[in-house]
Amino acid sequence: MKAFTETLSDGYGQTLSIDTCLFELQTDHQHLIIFQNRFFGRVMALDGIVQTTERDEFIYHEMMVHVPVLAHGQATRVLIIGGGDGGILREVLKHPQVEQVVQVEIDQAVIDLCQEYLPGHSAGAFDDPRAEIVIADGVAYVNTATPAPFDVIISDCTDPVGPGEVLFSSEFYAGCKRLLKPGGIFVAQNGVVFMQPDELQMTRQRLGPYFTDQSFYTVSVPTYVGGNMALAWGCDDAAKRWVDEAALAERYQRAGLTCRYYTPALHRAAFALPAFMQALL
Ligand code: AG3
Repeated sequence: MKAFTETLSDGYGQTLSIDTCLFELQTDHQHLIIFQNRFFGRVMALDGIVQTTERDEFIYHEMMVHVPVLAHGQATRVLIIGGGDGGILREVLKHPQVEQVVQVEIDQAVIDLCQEYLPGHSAGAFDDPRAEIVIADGVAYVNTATPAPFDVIISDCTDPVGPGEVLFSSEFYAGCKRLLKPGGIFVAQNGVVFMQPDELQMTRQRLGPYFTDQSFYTVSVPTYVGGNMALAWGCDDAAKRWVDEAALAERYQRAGLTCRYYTPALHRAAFALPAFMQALL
């Protein structure tokens, strides 16, 4: 059996059968593979780490997008860093009040190949007139773009190895803060805590200074193995972390969302952290 074995952790990981290899390429930035697996459907991995699969992508994308956008309540301008598969963009554009989304992705090849082999991820989102795609380095963008501030910034990055590493730097966080409107919300993929506890501590130290309210919420994604993934949260308005369930439900309905994972109750609950994670902070 041809198989893909993830290289993220030493001594533990996941192996998926490659039932058909659809595309494999060394891009200018990273190694990319897209293959068919009999359980997860099409799978995309970068530098040996599973990024997304057809079967479980909704869990991650809904929680990365609807938590900050509904907590904000009036987001009209959203910035996405990374996210070349288009899943985040697709979910952001489900919000009718969103007028403009800028997406900054370093690797054009990821966008092109995902549009071709994972069309359900973007579901046409790259052609939406509200979307502007910039092929650039995320750190350079947030530190040099003319400030036209955003309500929500979502960092859908790879892990802090390879090209994604800089998206966990103080320099990146400073740039994001600079591009956020007052009361704007920053969220970022922050690794599977049980497997990558240092990442949580590092982000706490580096991101913490930029926001008066900085924390994490969690989500469990089958192909991000090892338990809950932490999603970093930063905002200068603490009330946004604790919007009540009724208000979230009202916003959810108004936006006309029908999610497969996100619910307002889960949104609130996701901010409750296990004791071992709290101890890391
Ligand atoms: N980006 C985050 C993948 C992180 C995987 N890391 C891990 N298993 N520790 C996913 C891109 C989806 N749009």
